[in-house]
Order: sequence, then C-alpha cells, then structure tokens
Amino acid sequence: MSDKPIYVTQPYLPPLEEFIPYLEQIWESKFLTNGGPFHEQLEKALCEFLGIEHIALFTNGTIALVTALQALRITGEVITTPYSFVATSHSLLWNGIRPVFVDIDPNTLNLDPEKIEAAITPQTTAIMPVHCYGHPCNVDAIQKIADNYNLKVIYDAAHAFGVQDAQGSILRHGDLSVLSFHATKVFNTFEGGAIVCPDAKTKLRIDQLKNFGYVNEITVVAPGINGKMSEFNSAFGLLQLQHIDKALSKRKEIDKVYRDRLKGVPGIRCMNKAGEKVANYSYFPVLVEPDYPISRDELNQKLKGIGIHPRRYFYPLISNYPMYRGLPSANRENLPLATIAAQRVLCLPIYPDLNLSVVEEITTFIKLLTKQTISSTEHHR
Ligand code: T4K
Repeated sequence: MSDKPIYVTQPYLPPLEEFIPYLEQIWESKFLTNGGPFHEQLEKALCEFLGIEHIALFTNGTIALVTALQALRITGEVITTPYSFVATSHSLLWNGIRPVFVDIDPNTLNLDPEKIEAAITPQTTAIMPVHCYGHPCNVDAIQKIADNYNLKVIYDAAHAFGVQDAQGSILRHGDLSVLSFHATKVFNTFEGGAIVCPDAKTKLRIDQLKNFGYVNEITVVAPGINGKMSEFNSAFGLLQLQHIDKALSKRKEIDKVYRDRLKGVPGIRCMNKAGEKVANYSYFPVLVEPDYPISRDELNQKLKGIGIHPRRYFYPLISNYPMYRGLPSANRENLPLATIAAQRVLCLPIYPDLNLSVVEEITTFIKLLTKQTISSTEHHR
C-alpha cells in the first residue's frame, strides 16, 4: 500500500505553472473581487459546459443555499432529507425555517417522493431534496407534488456537477439548484459554490443578495450577504475547467475497477446508477450489509489501519445532531431507511490522481477480509 495516507478524496490540481498567467493578470488588473473579469468569464464558461442558461457564483455552497432560500422568500417549513451533509439543513435554520425530515428511497438514498405528501402541512413552502453522491432525485415525481401543493423546489446539487439525465443537465430541474465547488468536489475553486437559476430576473435578484442587497451605489433592497466569489477562485475555476474532462474520465475508470472487483463480494453492495445519462463519479459509496462478516465501523477501522481513510458520508444523520433531534420529524421511527443507510455506508477513495493499483489493493483487502474472517470464525467454532 502507498506510504502516504489515501483519503476519501483529494482535490485535482492542474500544473502550477498553468496558473501563473492567471495570477499575473490579477496582479496587473488589481481587480481582486466584486464581479471582476475572471468571475464573468467563469460564469459564461460554466453555462456552456453545464448546458444551462444562468448561474450566479458564490463564495461557497452553504452561503449559496442560504441565499437561494432568501431569493425565493421561503419561510415556515421545508421538507428535506436527513441523509446529507449538515449544510443542507443548516441553511434552513439560518433562515429561521423549520426542516421537516422525510425518509429516503433505499435504492437511490435520495428523498423518497412517496413519503413527501404525508409531511406537508399548511406551513410547508418548499422541498429541498439532495442529489446525493450526484445520483439524480426522482425529479418528475417531486415536481408533480410541488405543483399540486404550490411548493418551491430547491435542489441541493452540491454533488451533481456535470450530471445529466436523458434530456440534459440535472441542474435545470426545480426552481433553483445549488452547487458546491469545495476542494473535495469534482470541480473545485478551492472554496466556492453557485446557484443555477432559470431566468435573468432571478439571477439579478440573487446577484444583489450576494452583494449585501445592493442594486446600485446608493440603493440597498434587501439584507443581503457577502457571498461573492473572488478573482483568485474564479481564475482557478477557469483553469480547472480545461482539465475537467480528463478528471472525470479518470473517476469513471476508478468507478469501473471498484465495481468489477467488488461484484459478488458477499455483503458489499455498490450503488446502482439512479437515472443519470452522464454521471460524475463524485463518490464511491458501498453499503456494508449484515452478510459481510464484520460491521461497517470495523471495516472502516481496518482500512484506516493500512493507511486508507474512507468516510462514513452520511453518518450520523442530520436529524441526530443536537439542533435537529428535538424535531418531531427527526424521530428514528420516521426515518427507518435513512437510519439503516447511515449505519451501513462507507465512501471509498475516489479522485483523479488515485492510482488504479491502489483501488485494486483496497478491493483485494476487502475481499481477503471476507475470507480471513470467515475462516477464523470457522476455526473458533
Ligand atoms: N450540501 C451538500 C450535500 C454537501 O455535501 C456540502 C458539502 C454542502 C452542501 C456545502 O457546500 P460547501 O459550503 O462546503 O461548498 C467535506 C467538505 O468540506 C464539504 O464541502 C462537503 N460537502 C462534505 C461532504 O465533505 P469534511 O469535513 O468531510 O471534509 P474534510 O476536510 O474532512 O475532507 C475530506 C478529505 O479530503 C480529507 O480527509 C482529506 C481530503 N482533503 C480535504 C481538503 C479540504 C484534501 O486532500 N485537501 C483539502 O483541501 O467535509
């Protein structure tokens, strides 16, 4: 195994010398932020790459989520998933909104549309689903419910950069979609995020909200925040975009090796595709089921023992954190499938610079553990 620790992910960094000309331009122009030239260029380049019409760049995905809720004036209660990174629900609390947790579909690990209706109350104003691991939600079923009950839909698409369904970008669904460009994501700008919006008017409002609510030099129309992406981050994004196809195809290769080599290993379930035509292979989650000889946590520890650092995304469930667990919808009985997924999931390392030989070693170790544990159990019988 490698002498350096192997993390669940590592940012893809293009050659340093390719970034120098961007830095020279920033030094030359002295424009560091507030919608400078690289910011404008990155918005255009992303629209083209993603096949969308309008995007507003942000300093990170969390501030983008908080702003998306403000942009649509969401209040009261929002239906969401407990099986996500905590930022999803935190964005609701930051807006004084009450999250209402609904259980997940055990196949996609996304919000189960069949359970949404029962959670709607007169206070419900929106649904905030997550395309978890970049696997698309059941967008048609969710939109149907939203239309029936006059609810907004804001997708937390933090994992879904570049994902497409049969008709195009997954980001065109719902009222808004929010991306994260954090260092650990498929496409990163060190820190960063974005809101994908359907029209120029909505983008204008979002652009005002991310700039303190300024409309012009002397007019402020809302208590906006500072959510602007800097020129440094935007420039890095432009450079990353030149390498994104290569990075995505490396991820695809790794995904295939994992799938091929883990096929048929008793108790290790790889997730199926969930309706994406173009996937981004942002994570490689496996579910460690009861017929695997050791528990998920034991497997996690054993892998750490040989320098592999998977992550239990997403354990604990958001609904188990102190600021959420008092909510009626946070009750375990309300969330049986999310509870099981959180107990079983382990995200294995996947990132463009990960050597395929390491992936092979990880899978061999997982398989070997099966045989060793089974034979030592038999030995002790
Ligand atoms: N919604 C969803 C569904 C999300 O998953 C996230 C973020 C958000 C919203 C919010 O978006 P942002 O506001 O973050 O843009 C990480 C990320 O910090 C977070 O962005 C991400 N989701 C979440 C799933 O994972 P941690 O605390 O697990 O990250 P950390 O620092 O432990 O990094 C994981 C591994 O990556 C490390 O063991 C080593 C490696 N790493 C990490 C960093 C930061 C590097 O090699 N280099 C690095 O620079 O949260």
